[in-house]
This record gives sequence, structure tokens and C-alpha cells, in this order.
Amino acid sequence: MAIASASPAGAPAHRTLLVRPPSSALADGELTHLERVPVDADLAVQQWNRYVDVFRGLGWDVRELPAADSHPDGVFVEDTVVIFDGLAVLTRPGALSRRGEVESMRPAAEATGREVVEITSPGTLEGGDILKVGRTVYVGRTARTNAEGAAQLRSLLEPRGWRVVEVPVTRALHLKSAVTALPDGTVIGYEPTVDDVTRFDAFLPVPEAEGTAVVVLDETTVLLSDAAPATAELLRGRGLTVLTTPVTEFEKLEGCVTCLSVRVR
Ligand code: CIR
Repeated sequence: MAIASASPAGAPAHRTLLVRPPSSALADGELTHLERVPVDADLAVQQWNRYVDVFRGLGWDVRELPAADSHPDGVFVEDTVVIFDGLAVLTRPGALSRRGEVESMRPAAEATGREVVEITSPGTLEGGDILKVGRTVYVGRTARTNAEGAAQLRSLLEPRGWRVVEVPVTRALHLKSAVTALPDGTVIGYEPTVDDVTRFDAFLPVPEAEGTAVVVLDETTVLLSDAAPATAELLRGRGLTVLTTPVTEFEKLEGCVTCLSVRVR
């Protein structure tokens, strides 16, 4: 029997993907570093379905949050909750237009069986600023995640055995717009958008801006935007299986493959 991944005991690992369908107002989403360009709403839905199908095809349980048409950026669910072992942290987005997205994430957060906590005022924090590498949590300090939000996260995580490292991010929307991590913990990023590569224990530059974001699917497989073919080749050269999917309509809104879902495993 083919099993996509297995727990240490040999049983199939339980993996849930939290997603929300794109809003019909996606084109009106927040923009920070990019110019606004036309967005094809139908193509966005097609790309979103294809993205979700990648996970379904690998055996993930997909949990769809209710559509939130009044929230143009609601599809970028990663920003509303951050999952740790035993803990689900509901965020408080720095973008006012996005605050209303969080409450509808609460039932899904509770369904993970984890303790649900939240970032509170005056703290702000968005999930795109949180990068986990082993037991280290990098927290991007951005226009969306302030010092108080980072401090609240630190006080939640350090007693639970996580190392929390704050990193400056001024050249990209979120930390994970600039860097993500491979299964072996190597941090990858497109150097022009990374403030300080020396903050990471191991850093590998990638040749394309769209190549910075990977979703780790298992120890040898990652998901990448199909707009980064040279990065795909680079990662294949390191022995990884690289699946690609088109996310152009979300990239136009400064989104990427990571922010379209929350992975619970
Ligand atoms: C925003 O500016 O909030 C959205 N247009 C894009 C959010 C992308 N989220 C992410 O990378 N985690």
C-alpha cells in the first residue's frame, strides 16, 4: 500500500490543510511592494483548485473555511493562525482590512485539538512573518508584525522550548515573502529581498523572486510556484522532488504558495 508519509509508529500521518476559497474581490487586496495589475478572478479560482488538489492527491484532509467575499485577502489564510505542537495562535493582522478574517479561523483552530491563544492589542502579528526551522521560530519584524506582537509570541513559545529569533524585514511584505526553509532546515531566499542572510544558520540563495516560497510536503518533497523554473532545477539538484503549481493571480497580490494554506500535522 502506498502511503504518502507515515508517523514514527508506521501509521499514516494525519495532515490537514486549512484553506479558504478566493474572494471575488481578490483584485482589491492589499499591496505594499507591487503595483496593482488586473487580476483574473476565474483564473484565480482555477489556480486555487489546482493548488488544493496537489494536497488532496497526496492524501491530505482539506478543510475549507467559509468564503469571505468581503475580505479581498481572505484566501491568504496563513496570516490568521500559526500552528505549533500543542498550540494554535490566532493572529492580529497589522493590516486593518484583514483583522476581520481571524475570527472565522477560530473553529478550525479549535478543531486541531490544540490550545488556542491569541495575539492581543497593541500587538500585531501575521502568519506570513513566522518561519519555523526545527525548534527555532524566526519572526519577521515588518509593517504587519510589531515589537509587541513578536514579544507576545516569544512569551508563549520560549516556555514551550522554542528558540525565538526576530529578524528585520524591510524589502518584502512578510518574512516568508523573502525566505522559507527546505526540509533539511536550509533557509532559501531571493537575496535582493532579504535584509540580512547572516541571521540564518544555513542560507541558500535562489535565482528567482517567486522561488523563495516552498511548502514542505514531506522530508524529500516541496511545492513551489511554477514561475520559478530555475529554482526548481536548483532544488532538484539537491535531491528534492519539486512539485510546481501556477499561482500567478495570487503573486499579483504579493501572495505565494505558503500563504494560501495552513498546514496542520
Ligand atoms: C496582503 O498584503 O496582506 C495580501 N495582499 C497578501 C498576503 C500574503 N500573505 C503571505 O505571504 N503570508
